Amino acid sequence: MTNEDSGFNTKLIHAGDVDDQFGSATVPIYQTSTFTFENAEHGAQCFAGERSGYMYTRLANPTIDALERQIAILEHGYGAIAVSSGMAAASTIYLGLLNTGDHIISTDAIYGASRTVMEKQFVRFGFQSTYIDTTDLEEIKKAIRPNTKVLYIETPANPTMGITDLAACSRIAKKHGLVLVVDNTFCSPYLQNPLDLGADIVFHSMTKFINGHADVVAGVIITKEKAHYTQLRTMMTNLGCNMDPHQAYLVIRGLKTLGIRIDRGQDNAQKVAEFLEKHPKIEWVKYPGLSSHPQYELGKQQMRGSGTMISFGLKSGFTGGKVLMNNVHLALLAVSLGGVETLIQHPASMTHSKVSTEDKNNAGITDDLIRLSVGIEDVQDIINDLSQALEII
Ligand code: LCS
Repeated sequence: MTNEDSGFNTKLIHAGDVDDQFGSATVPIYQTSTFTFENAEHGAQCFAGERSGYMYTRLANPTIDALERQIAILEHGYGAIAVSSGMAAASTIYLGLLNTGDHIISTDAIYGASRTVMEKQFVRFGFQSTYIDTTDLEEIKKAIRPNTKVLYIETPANPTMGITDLAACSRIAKKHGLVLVVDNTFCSPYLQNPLDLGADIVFHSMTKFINGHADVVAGVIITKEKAHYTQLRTMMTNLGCNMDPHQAYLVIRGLKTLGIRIDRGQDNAQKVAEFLEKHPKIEWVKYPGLSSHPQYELGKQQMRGSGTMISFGLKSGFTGGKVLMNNVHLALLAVSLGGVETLIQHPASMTHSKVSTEDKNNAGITDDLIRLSVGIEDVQDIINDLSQALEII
């Protein structure tokens, strides 16, 4: 059992514990789609909300509940809603908060699909959107319209690593009656708690740090208030983008080591970023732990560590980047991030390929940008791998 004063790592191990009849030490997988009722009256009372009890796994399930309880505690929220993917979380939030004719302001350099689902699909429902550099607070103020309802921030942003001031965004959101939504995927609750800085809703692709082992796709939404929780849970259960109990079990297992994985990964990332910054073939490096990062001080203030994500560009541009990606042996050439293994990829042609070239350039997702998710291998091996590949250029 944990209480509010328990440390973060203690909560990672015990916060979601369930009491089952056998005294299980870990959360069991309740791999069932449905639950039986004692009699017809019991079933009717459960559906009427007069008695608590499980009815159907799309609505709630003990394994998924255990994960949700734990994540809500870690993010300091009222409640958490586990979903099938990070994109299911983003879509549930968009559809749950916006009506036809409403306007959303968002960070321009966000995960590609979080933007294209709005601009290419939800635009059909009459949602209006503006994508701007939210590291510049004046840009946010300028973008507000009478019909703006949501301010959506990704910080650090994927893949530019720009850091947006969440406390300042919260003040702007409150003044204009906007709901502040934060994609906290790049930090995880170990490094940043946006609800404490004034956000209303936080979400994660749990595919990344929270699960951490590149074997599950999953998402979660956490709200500060009951009203948003009820609104979004209803949207999620009706859309049907619920999590599966086995998926929840794997995430619970991965989550236990979040703290030690990030501690180790960000120690490695700091050393890799310093190596890259000094390398003669590298033009620029963006990493929150380098004093050259444009929002270095803000990062120190609002994050409890610098994370494991690095973006950088080569002097020889994408031509050199391609040679680098084709010649690494340890780092895996793959999208996704936040796992125990080091991954390298090219956002302009991979994760952000569906964003138009003009929008990519405006958002700083330039053709030379290479993204690295630093894993927990021995750091010298990661550096040696990059070093030998850079020699070939
Ligand atoms: N938010 C962020 C910041 C992400 O990086 C991603 C996925 C999502 C949301 C969507 O989550 P999913 O549905 O994939 O669980 N980011 C990816 C990336 O950078 N490479 O591959 C996927």
